[in-house]
Amino acid sequence: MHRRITDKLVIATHNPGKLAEMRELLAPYGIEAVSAGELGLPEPEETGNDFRSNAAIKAIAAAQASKLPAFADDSGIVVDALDGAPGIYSARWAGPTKDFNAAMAQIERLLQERGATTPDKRKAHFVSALCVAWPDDHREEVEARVDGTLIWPPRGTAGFGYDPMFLPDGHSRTFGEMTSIEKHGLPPLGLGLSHRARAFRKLAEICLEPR
Ligand code: ITT
Repeated sequence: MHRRITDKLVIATHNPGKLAEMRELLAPYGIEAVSAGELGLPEPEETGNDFRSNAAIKAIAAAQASKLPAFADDSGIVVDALDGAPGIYSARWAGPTKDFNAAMAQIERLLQERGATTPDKRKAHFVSALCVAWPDDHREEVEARVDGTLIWPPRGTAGFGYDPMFLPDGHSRTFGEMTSIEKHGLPPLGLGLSHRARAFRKLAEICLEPR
């Protein structure tokens, strides 16, 4: 049986870009949300082998520490020509200073080394695994992806992480050039385009009721 989210929720992320998106996604549902940062919760070590298990690790740690239901996202960019890298290591490729310009440059260097110079060889997708964990160990889990092509040089200053390099299929502007509504707004405001928006729609279907 799926469980509804009815009360206060912890957003178990320390990434400000993700936090903003997760808050915006939850806003229409009238759920009170506090962040892991606001509660001073520690960041657990992400020891899972896939997005889904890392999302669960983060949600469970925050639910146990706060005694509230906790909502976590584990996400990343999967590059076909790089055998799926950086994947679950997408945050780590930016290093301790979280330098995503350097991480994007590293991807581009590797693509060039492999001769991936035409769009058909530069396919990538973002993945988002979402997990809501309750203090009694109940969990709800969903996952989704958005497909696209990596462009160089990066374009746009909106969003975060690898957004300026990612051109979603069927669009002529990168995530870095899109407004937040265009990237992850849900109908009727947006198309629910991003991986996180797509995963969130699945979660909303089983766990949330519009106000
Ligand atoms: P938390 O674990 O605290 O949530 P994090 O940044 O460490 O924050 P992840 O381990 O899930 O999160 O790493 C995901 C990385 O993938 C993230 O740091 C971004 O660089 C990238 N990423 C995920 N979603 C993205 C998006 O919508 N746009 C651009 N980059 C994204």
